[in-house]
Amino acid sequence: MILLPKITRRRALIGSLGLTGLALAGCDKIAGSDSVSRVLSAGEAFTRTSQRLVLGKNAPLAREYKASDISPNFKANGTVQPETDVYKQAQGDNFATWRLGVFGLVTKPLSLSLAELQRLPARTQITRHDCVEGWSAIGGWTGVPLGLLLQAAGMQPSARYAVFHCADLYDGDPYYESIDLIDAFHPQTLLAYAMNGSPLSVAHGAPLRLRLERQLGYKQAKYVMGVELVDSFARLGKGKGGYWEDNGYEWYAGI
Ligand SMILES: Nc1nc2c(c(=O)[nH]1)N[C@H]1C(S)=C(S)[C@@H](COP(=O)(O)O)O[C@H]1N2
Ligand SMILES: [Mo]
Repeated sequence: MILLPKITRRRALIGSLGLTGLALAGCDKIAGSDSVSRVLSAGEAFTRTSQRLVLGKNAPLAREYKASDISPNFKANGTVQPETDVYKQAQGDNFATWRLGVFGLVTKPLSLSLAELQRLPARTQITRHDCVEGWSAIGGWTGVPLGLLLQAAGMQPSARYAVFHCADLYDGDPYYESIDLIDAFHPQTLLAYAMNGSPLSVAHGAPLRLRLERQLGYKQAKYVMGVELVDSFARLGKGKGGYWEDNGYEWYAGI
């Protein structure tokens, strides 16, 4: 994995000040805060249509369900056990030394342990996951709103997409995904560490996976090791913005 050395070198970049700022910021406040509005109103930076910008501002929520709706068997799909050395090592110590890197076009790169992520403001949501293969399942997810982390990392004006670098290879290629900043700041976009009230299992993406509730299953990156802000994803993989996109699927996989 090319990325990991880079992340490691940027360790411990979240100072106590940064964390305090994060901890004080409630999710609701973040969703409507000035800096988020500033991000969303950086109009020229976006290639989405104006309709998409309007939708982004109003942030329609994906439907949320009751605990009693949770599927007893939520299928695990795609990779269910990453075989890379870096993942095996992290799994070996139950993710105690694992860290999430937030880097790229940010002003203050972050490096956060699982315990640190778990101390940040969290959101829980029960939603339906729709896989392009034709199955769906309802699950409960708990995690940190991605927008909170991006706000703390400070976005450079040229940032347009958040890229999720995963620890697994699929058919020999690194799994990765990307979303625009409207989706990145959507209140239901989480980096989730728990599913149905328990720590995320390895099959479902431990220790951290993306939940992005208005798009299809393949966008829900599991085994997230790093979030990189970029101005273009042309230089990643085959240039289409994600593993499945590189293999012919849509980049915007709206449900
Ligand atoms: N890193 C990684 N993320 C991934 C995949 C994968 O193979 N590797 N598969 C995707 C697909 S196609 C689906 S449907 C969901 C499955 O998530 P689940 O295993 O929790 O059901 O994860 C998505 N995210
Ligand atoms: Mo899927």
